[in-house]
Amino acid sequence: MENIKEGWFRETCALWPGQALSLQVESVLYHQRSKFQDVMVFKSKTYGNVLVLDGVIQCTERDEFSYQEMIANLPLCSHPNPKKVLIIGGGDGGVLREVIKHRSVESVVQCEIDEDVINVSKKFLPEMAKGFFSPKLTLNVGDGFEFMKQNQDAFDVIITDSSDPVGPAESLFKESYYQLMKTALRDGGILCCQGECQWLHLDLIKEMRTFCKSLFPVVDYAYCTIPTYPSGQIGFMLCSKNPETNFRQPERQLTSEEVESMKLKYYNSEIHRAAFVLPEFARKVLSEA
Ligand code: SPD
Repeated sequence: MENIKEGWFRETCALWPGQALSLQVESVLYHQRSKFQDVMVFKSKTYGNVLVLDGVIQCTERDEFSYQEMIANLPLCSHPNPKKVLIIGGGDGGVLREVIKHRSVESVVQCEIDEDVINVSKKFLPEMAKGFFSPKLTLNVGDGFEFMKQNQDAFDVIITDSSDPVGPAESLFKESYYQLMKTALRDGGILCCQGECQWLHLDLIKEMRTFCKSLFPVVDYAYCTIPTYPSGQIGFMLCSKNPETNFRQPERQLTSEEVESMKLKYYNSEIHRAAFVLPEFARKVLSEA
């Protein structure tokens, strides 16, 4: 295990050159190569169990809720009545866990290409993976591209919870993928995708925002903080087919009772609004897109 030395896991990647995040390791719980990627779970000293794909941290038990709650609730609370949801990726189950908390959601289809990630998550990340037992779920182990080609005009909300744009997820950051999501969405449908980091990938985000704007009448970009992702934050690309959508004002505001009963730890309507307020360096570049 070349990324674990002297009891520390170190995450390096060409997408964030010259910087690395380290977590202290208690023990390695699983390490195998799947059909698609290197899959590892380790027990960390202070962040609980950690899922790592191709050397990159996907989630830790301690801080996963921030990303999973935001990527699910930003689009779901921006839609007036989301009934049918499609999740692409998200093999750890955390996004699914958040989506099924919404009473309006009648059915969820999840397409995850790597069955090993699902099985490993059920075993080592049970709090995240519990959504896999929901009666609302139809699980499709396979390619999201192929699934969407055959399911057009079918979903109110599509969420793409992918890894970074190297390896199996590279194509999920391209215009052709967004075009496919557009056709899989019903009228008024909304999508939300993992949108990388303002500190590291502003050029990519700008390029994505530009092609999104050529496809959808409403496009916006939000972010959340999360200690174990590179530079401590990650963003979300949001697009709507409904020209009336204003992502910055949640269409459905959650009451504090709902926040409590849904057991939300990061998302509330205030942070929804605040998530679109970007630091000046990013606002400036993205406003040119
Ligand atoms: N740099 C890591 C980005 C990972 C985003 N997806 C995480 C999957 C969590 N459900």
